[in-house]
Amino acid sequence: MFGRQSRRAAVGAVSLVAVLGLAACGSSSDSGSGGGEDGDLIRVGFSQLGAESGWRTANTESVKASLTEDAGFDLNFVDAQQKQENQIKALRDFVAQDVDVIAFSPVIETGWDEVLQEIKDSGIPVVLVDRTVDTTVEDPYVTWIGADFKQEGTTAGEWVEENAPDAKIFELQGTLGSGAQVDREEGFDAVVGDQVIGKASGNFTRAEGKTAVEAALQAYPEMTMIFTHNDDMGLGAIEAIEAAGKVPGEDIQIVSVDGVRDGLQALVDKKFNYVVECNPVFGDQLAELITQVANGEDVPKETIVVDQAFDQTITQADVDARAY
Ligand code: GYE
Repeated sequence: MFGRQSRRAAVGAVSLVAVLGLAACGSSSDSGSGGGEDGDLIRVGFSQLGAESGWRTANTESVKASLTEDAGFDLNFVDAQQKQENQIKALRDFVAQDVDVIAFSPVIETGWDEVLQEIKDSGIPVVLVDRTVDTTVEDPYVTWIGADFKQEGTTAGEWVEENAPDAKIFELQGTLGSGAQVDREEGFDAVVGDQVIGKASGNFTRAEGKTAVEAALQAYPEMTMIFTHNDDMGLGAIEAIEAAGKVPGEDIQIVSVDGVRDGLQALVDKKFNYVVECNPVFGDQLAELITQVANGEDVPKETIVVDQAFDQTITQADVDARAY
């Protein structure tokens, strides 16, 4: 592939924001333009943060389906099992392997200064995927692709403001310190924070969501709504609510984020009341960005994947047609 000089040149990304809707998603065959100019495969180290949710599984499948050898990539994909130390180790391994591009989805926002500096010193460009970082390292990445988490929280809050202005809300947070938790909470609380009576994290998993809601049902018997930062924790909440003899969607309404098939099924079954989508299927756009970065081309600083939102008017046919 390219030498260090052209890699460094690639770091001078232009400050543009690209907004990609679902319509922009092609099939995996129209991405990844077949490697670098010399025909070599682009060697990519991808540190995925875990396999904690339906969203994550769909995202991993999308990334793997797009970064194929046929499309011009030699992908080293490593799952960190939601542990930052595993991600840091994977990132250091990628530096040692001298890959062409490092892509990663950071489990939390902070704690990356040292390793990001090491990567920067190596000259390998970074493509940030999904979640965001908070670091003192200057220009730590070339480009970021992901959703507007704050807007997702705002959209959820606006639905509550209009449809359940008296609801007493328990907020089921994602992994504390993750971009998805911090920003969804900020967006939601800015609209209806005065209705929030308690908060706890369920770490974005169904099992921990269930445990958190079991405790919340004891601590906040007056609760009439749960705002959950993802569907999986909301599905765990349904189990806890039903086990307590209450009716999810009625006694305790549930507003969620993601829109994976199981979440939308809960909406059709009237156990969820509202779901803000977070679309995980952006492997094709990622492949294109990585190719451009490897080739030293200018790329937008941000690519925002556009989301929609669903209420209980969604049909079973919509759910059955869902790709993830
Ligand atoms: O909403 C959740 C996953 O970072 C957008 O992570 C992602 C979030 C997603 O665990 O289900």
